[in-house]
Amino acid sequence: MTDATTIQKIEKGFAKLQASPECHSLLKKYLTKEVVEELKTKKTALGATLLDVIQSGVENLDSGVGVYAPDAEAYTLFKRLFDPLIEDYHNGFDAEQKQPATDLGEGKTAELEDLDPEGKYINSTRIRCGRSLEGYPFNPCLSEENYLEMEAKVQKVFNEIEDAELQGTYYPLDGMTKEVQSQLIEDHFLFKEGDRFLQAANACRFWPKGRGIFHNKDKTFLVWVNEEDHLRIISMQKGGNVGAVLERLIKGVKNIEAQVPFSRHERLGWLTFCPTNLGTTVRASVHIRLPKVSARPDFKKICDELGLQIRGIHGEHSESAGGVYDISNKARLGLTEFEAVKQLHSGVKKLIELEESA
Ligand code: ADP
Ligand code: CIR
Repeated sequence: MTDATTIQKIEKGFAKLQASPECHSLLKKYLTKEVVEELKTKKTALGATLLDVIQSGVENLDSGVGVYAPDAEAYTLFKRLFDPLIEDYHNGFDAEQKQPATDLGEGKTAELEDLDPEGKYINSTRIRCGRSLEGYPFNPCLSEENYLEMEAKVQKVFNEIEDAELQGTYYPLDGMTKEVQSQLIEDHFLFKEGDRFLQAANACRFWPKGRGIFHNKDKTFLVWVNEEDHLRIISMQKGGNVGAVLERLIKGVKNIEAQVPFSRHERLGWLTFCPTNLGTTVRASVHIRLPKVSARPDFKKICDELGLQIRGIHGEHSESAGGVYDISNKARLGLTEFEAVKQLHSGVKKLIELEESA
């Protein structure tokens, strides 16, 4: 049973969302009075409450989504909030639907031809997926010992990678100089620090302990450790060769999953801290310059209709710079990994056609 102070905070949070005309988050949309009443006393086995789920969106009224799952059980225990929100975000994936079996696209990457062989539009292509280590909850429920133990576990995995292209070095954040860290962030390789959405969700405790980045020599294969998710596995390179980027990601995922088991949910697929990443966990993106199309007033609408999301040059919650946008697949649940990448591929192909005919 949740204590009275927490219940009060939940009720105050609900009132704050309701009273805020500038808040348009999915949290506000689906946290109704009835949902609050039903869920405010519930607690997961690890002690997480509805407050842990909603506090980021309550503190950050400009959230697009506003919720995180403190542990895997939260997705079930608080499903009256999560289910409609997931359905809204992931293209109508309803409570009866099930994530299909994993299909990363092995043997099919050649179908994804280079989107920009002449290098006219696309600066770079990146595909990432998230993974949670089996047996550990998400950030708000992790202890300092958990972080260090998980880091040691994956570091061992990195050291044992045999594939020559993927081999590299793990750089812990603890002890990294500010210059190196800032340069890695600036160059789009490393996660940023002090994300207020994650901080409010209690996801940055013991920072920088247990956090870090692994990358190969060319920085085309990278793994983020214990930022938003336990692992973010990333493949990226200059240009628009989506197939080559996916091929390397598949190799990387297979190398790592051969050594550590990951948490998968019967209905929701690969488990992640944020419900926007459930299922495939795949965000395939290009950094692209489309001067004519991006100047159109209906640019966002065109992207929406293609199942694409627009982000700024430094990722989520950042602005475009020099006319470069980060365009990626929006939905990650209810389709396979290969389909998610194909959504990006066919959508961007269409955007380039529009640019060329404008
Ligand atoms: P995530 O992709 O993991 O959800 P962000 O949106 O914060 O998180 O992006 C993480 C970093 O990856 C940012 O620095 C962003 O600019 C970079 N990034 C994303 N897509 C590309 C791309 N196609 N090319 C180069 N960097 C990219
Ligand atoms: C928001 O609601 O805007 C933030 N909590 C981020 C939501 C989705 N992004 C993500 O998972 N990286």
